[in-house]
Amino acid sequence: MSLDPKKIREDFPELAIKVHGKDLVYLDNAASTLKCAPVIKEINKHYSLEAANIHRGVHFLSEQGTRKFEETRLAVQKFINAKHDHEIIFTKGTTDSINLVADCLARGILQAGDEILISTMEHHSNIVPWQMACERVGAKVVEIPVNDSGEIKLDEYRKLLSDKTRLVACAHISNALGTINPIKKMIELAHAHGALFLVDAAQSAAHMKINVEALNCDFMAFSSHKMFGPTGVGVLYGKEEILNKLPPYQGGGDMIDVVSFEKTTYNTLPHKFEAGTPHIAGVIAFKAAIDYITGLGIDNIYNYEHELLTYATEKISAIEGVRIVGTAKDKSAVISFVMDGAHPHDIGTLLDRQGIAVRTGHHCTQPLMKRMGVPATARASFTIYNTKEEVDALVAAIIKTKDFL
Ligand code: C6P
Repeated sequence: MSLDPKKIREDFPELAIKVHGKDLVYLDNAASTLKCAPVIKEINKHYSLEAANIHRGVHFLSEQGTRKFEETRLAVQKFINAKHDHEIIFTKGTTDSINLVADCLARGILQAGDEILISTMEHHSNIVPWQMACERVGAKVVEIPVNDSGEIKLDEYRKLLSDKTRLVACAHISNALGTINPIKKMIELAHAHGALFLVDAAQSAAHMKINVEALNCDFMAFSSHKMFGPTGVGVLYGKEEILNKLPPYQGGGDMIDVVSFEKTTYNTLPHKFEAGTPHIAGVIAFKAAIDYITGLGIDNIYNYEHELLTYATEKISAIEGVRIVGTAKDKSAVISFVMDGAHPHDIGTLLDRQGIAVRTGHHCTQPLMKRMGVPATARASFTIYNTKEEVDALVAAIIKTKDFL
């Protein structure tokens, strides 16, 4: 079955707005997707009729909220094929999930002399937390290099792995280039050296099938807001036995068993890592986003977006003076490009005047930009509601921008 983008577009009310008097062409989906109607409806319903705290009260609203919150956990468990629901920890987002792991590992597990391997193409949120953790204990961050197309150099990766490697952290899909990394193979290699593996799935969770059992990763992080869901909600998946070995992240309500001034004991998974009142409405509405994706079929989503990628790559590559940065064999629907004699910020501004939203800049991947030899790029990132007509509009607007600049 293929997707029907016309029908899908009806589920995204924001697509009806005008920007500078033009139809909105939203191509900044890697930064954050627009929100689908069932998510908006659920948020509205929660705050209108169902708001109450969870995991605390015995009254109707609290119990109803707790049940719905936990239903999202079960939905996420199924969505990524985790063994247990308590392996799903709700966080604020990918950044928060990675910081949780880095911070907890640095309190007793990561030792001086250990190495954390991360690739050149990581988002800053999969670089800086590891630098901070390593700094605390005297461990070292080691870079896995990428080639000119923006692909991980697997041979170099093999050579960098050693008995000092404590953890490898890698994006499933690069936000800046769209490269799909061979993470299954990378996980196998890391495990052969006794290292843990964290997958940053921020850019893959809404675009391709995720199966943590099959991947055998130790941790996975992703954000609801890149999956048509609310901001401020993310997931950390961790294998039960590993999460049980980590100390708690933050202290507060819900994460404790018994508190006394002599000794405090901690709650079991997943509550041990969920201190304080969470984003209840957001988590509940996130289930509507997961149901939406599942309803469309993740393989249909992948195939449709791949079709758009092929079409857009062909059209954009044909524009004289425009160069695509990131030409991996295996790519998702993200196209970063530069234009002779034009700064990406100017491209972004001029495209915006034509109603087209793209992201420009370093995309929170400064080391990668340096490696690719560019200070910044303009990036168009596509999803289920984008169409070939919108690709045509982008191409026409790039040509107009080029002529203007
Ligand atoms: N990338 C982009 O425009 P948060 O902000 O916590 O939801 O996600 C952080 C993050 C981590 N890893 C990858 C691969 C990402 O792409 C992102 C977010 C956005 O590319 C915003 S910088």
